[in-house]
Amino acid sequence: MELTQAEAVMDLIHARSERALAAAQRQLQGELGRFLGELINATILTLSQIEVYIDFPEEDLPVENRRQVVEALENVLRGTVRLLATQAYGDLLRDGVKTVLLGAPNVGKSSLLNALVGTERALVSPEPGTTRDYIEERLHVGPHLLRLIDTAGINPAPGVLEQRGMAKTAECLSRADLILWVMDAALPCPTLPPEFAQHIRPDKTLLVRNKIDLVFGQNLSDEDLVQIKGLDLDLPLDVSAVTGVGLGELRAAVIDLVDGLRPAFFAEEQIAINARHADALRRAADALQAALSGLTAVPPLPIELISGDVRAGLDALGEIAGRVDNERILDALFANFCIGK
Ligand SMILES: Nc1nc2c(ncn2[C@@H]2O[C@H](COP(=O)(O)OP(=O)(O)OP(=O)(O)O)[C@@H](O)[C@H]2O)c(=O)[nH]1
Ligand SMILES: [Mg+2]
Repeated sequence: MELTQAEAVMDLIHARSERALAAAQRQLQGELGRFLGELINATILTLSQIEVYIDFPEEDLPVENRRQVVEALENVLRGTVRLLATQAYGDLLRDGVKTVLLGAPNVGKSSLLNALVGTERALVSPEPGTTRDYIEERLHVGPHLLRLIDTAGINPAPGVLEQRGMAKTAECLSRADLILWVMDAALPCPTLPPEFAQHIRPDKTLLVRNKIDLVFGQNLSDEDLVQIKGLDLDLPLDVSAVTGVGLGELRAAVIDLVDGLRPAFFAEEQIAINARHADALRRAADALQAALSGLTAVPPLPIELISGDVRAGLDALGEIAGRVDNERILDALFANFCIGK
């Protein structure tokens, strides 16, 4: 068993959602190992093509070979970057989707948390400014695990304690995977101060129009429409935390949005790397990039330096699956070249 498969066993044991389980199963089947194996093989072949010239210092790497080597390294670098792009989704599968309930005081953020979780977890009151510190609760929404965070309401004229609560809200928001921006259906949607608005991105924000039971059938005002369009957001989902209307649609929208956070290159949960993999991949990418810069510099750097960078890249890739043997490099070298002519 490779190291990545052993890690997958750990992930299987700790998986707390359907999607996390699927990802762990695919890694256990060796998906990451296979993809990585292709990158490692391509790098070993390239290294053998370079290193043969170290043994014959009078011969420089011919232009034609240099082009092949550059192309091969670019391919490996591309694969490395694609793997790296799966880290964010991997984190989200392992830790849960960090979901922040955001909005003005009294719009019903805590009521929504309670309605979604199904218990009276957060204090609710008709007084604005009820929630001061943030509250986190884990819950499953379809195949996903959410870490739902209820925050202090955004008050344009906050008291001292509220101000500190709002600073924490801004901090939560900067690390959010998903934002549920809640408005009160009976009131105009207040504009967000810039420190909050800067985090509102359409690909991770759902606008929720709560208390729809109070204004059933009433459309959004033109001013609200203009603001929502300006932020490039979809129209809000009408819900009521009190009657439960619209909560099913809200859950469905959450599932769609989180599924949309999957990395584009890999199908479903094919590959979702962890922090250890990402650390090694970043070092591999840096080393491969250095080798490529050396090869394409005018004049190109000496072949020994380039081979050193490629070896560093190979070692970093090898760390993920286990060690890369020097034997394997020598085998490839002898298999591909007729040394001594
Ligand atoms: N009619 C109606 N009332 C609601 C709904 N959701 C919340 N409320 C009421 O609105 C008031 C405020 O609700 P909270 O959940 O405390 O609001 P909040 O956004 O957490 O408020 P802060 O913590 O002060 O920022 C309470 O009296 C709730 O009962 C809803 O869907 N319909
Ligand atoms: Mg609250």
